[in-house]
Amino acid sequence: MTTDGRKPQPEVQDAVAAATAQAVVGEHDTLKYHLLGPSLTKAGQDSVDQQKISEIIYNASKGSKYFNNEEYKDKNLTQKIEKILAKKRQLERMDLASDLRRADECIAELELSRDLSQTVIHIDCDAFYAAVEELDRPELKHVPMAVGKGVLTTCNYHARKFGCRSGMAGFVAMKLCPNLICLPLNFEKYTAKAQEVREILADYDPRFESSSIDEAYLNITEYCGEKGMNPEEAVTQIRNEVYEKTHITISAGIAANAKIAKIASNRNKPNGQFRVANDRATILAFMRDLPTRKVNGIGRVFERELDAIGVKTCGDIYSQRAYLSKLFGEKAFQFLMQCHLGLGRTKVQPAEEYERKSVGTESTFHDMSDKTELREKLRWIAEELEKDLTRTQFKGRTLVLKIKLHTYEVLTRQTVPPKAVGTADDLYTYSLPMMAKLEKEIPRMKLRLMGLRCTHLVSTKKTGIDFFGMRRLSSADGDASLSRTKVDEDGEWEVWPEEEFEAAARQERQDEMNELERLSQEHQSQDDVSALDPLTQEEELEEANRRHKHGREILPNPTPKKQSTSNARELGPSVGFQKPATGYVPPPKEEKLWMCPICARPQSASDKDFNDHIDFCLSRQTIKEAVRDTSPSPPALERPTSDGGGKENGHHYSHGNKRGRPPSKRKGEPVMSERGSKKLFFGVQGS
Ligand code: TTP
Ligand code: MG
Repeated sequence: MTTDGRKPQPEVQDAVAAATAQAVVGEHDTLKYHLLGPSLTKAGQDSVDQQKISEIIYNASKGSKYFNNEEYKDKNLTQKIEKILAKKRQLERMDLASDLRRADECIAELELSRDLSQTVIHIDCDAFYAAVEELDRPELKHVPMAVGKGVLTTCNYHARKFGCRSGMAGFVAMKLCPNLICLPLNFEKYTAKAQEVREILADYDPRFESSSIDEAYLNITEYCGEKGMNPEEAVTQIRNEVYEKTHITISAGIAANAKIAKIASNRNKPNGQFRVANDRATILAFMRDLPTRKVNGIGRVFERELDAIGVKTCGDIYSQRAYLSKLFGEKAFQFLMQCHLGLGRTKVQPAEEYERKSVGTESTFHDMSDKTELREKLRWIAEELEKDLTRTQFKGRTLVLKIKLHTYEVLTRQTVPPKAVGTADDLYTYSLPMMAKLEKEIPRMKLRLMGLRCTHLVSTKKTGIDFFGMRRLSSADGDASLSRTKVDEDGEWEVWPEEEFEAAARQERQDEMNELERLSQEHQSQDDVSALDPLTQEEELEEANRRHKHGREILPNPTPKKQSTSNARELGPSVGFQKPATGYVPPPKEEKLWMCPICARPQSASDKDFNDHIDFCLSRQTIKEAVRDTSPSPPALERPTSDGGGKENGHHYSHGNKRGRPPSKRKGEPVMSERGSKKLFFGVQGS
């Protein structure tokens, strides 16, 4: 890699990450950079010599199966990058004028969607698990301490100065900091503390969005307007209130959209806040110098691919705009252009309102090859999945079996049963043939992980209130065309590819954590176990299984205590767009419903929704006739035209819309109501 004369990073932290990348990669030793792990960009490591850390990790893991596997993956990535570069060289010889024009048109179109009217904040608790542990043991505040034994889930800021961080094998961390105190995980405590924080957040934005156990997005536009506060003041107040009531510190980012707010919350960590002002020039300047890896959605692999074509910062994206869609695909092009422009969503909504794509469960265990044992394990997983499906109220049209061999190779197989499945019996019955086939394909198959997942979900909710499409569709229907697509208040389409990239980066991190478990377990079986109070292999498996489960749990929003009707963003039905299956979907609450006097169907007890619904009913000629005829039974409804254009539900769709695409014009897309719900004309959902 060569230096390209770009400006030095303004932030020390960014400069460290960028210099590390440059130095380590500059030695052509991509593996060493890779081994730095998923949390290289974590706050609190400004003074850490990452090159030294990479040597220590390299030497500590060399010779292990983990190391060999990482080396293999790194070589694969290097080969992939070589292909990307070859393709780029080929493209450089071609006339890309039309690609350039198209890119510029896309930029102009994206620019039109820029919304600078909102204030979105991202809050993130500092060293969360460690902070909670320190409340019970205050003496640990002053010494390096980490949580998690096999693999660190986090560590306090003292430990970070030594290079310790989440996603690092415990024994490696002990090499960096021999006095490190590693505590076992206690998820109940963290969940309880997270809920205390959430209760406070609900007062500032009742529709805040939890994105993980210790992170949330809030839209504080209304709060600031109502209280006459500027965003900085409001955020200082939130942080103070959280500290006073929960005794833990949080950091916050303030910006025009969720993407920038998330980046900004890491700027002044711990216990700080950072604002990127809502003006275009400031936003573009902020993005220009930002290393790509700082963006949520650009993980280690994508970072390296981009680096290879000379894109180190979001500013560098622009000069490569003509190549991006040909090299990485259309979605990546869109996503990268949004990163370059500093665009992101301003809509924030409770996590439980995101629709699920899949529900799954998996279990890690000691190497297992006995056929009876494997069947017992499969049965057990089917029962666990049944519980999750019951809780989330779904069945799956597709069933996926995942296995991890003792060699750590991961294989998946999927089947489409004749009916949607949800019971343990069905899940077992339809997954067993997949496993039997794998046993035939792989002689002496030995597993260390098994998982089942349902996709193409069908809701099992027994509610008829989706009638007329007035309420949001409560299940993901598995239609890929819905992914990343939402409909805004005006019935206009918005496409935010960031969802997909964020999910992929999250998965990459999760996979890396799993790989590190392997390193830790390998080390565990060696004689020179040096960690204090090491876990037994059983405990380590238990820790891994619980961590996987816990990482996915997001609790529903608490009811705001001091909510005044005017400052609360309306708690109405959500638009439906899909989020990866990370969000906990709570059982439905008992809802108050009002009966529609025209169609006699239950409707949301919200003035706006109810009135909208009545307008809708009245606007139907058939209903008017039915009303005139005083027919006792609900009137028959005509089906609307399937192109979804024209007047629908009393509103005109704008064809000069934000992303230039009228609803339901694309082939194969379902007819959508203006809230993004699939129209269900006779109140029957799913199969
Ligand atoms: P983070 O917010 O990523 O980290 P943190 O709060 O510990 O530190 P920071 O000050 O940088 O925000 O994650 C929140 C908690 O989630 C963390 O305390 C432990 C847990 N966690 C994992 O279990 N695995 C992981 O890989 C990471 C990053 C976090
Ligand atoms: Mg945190």
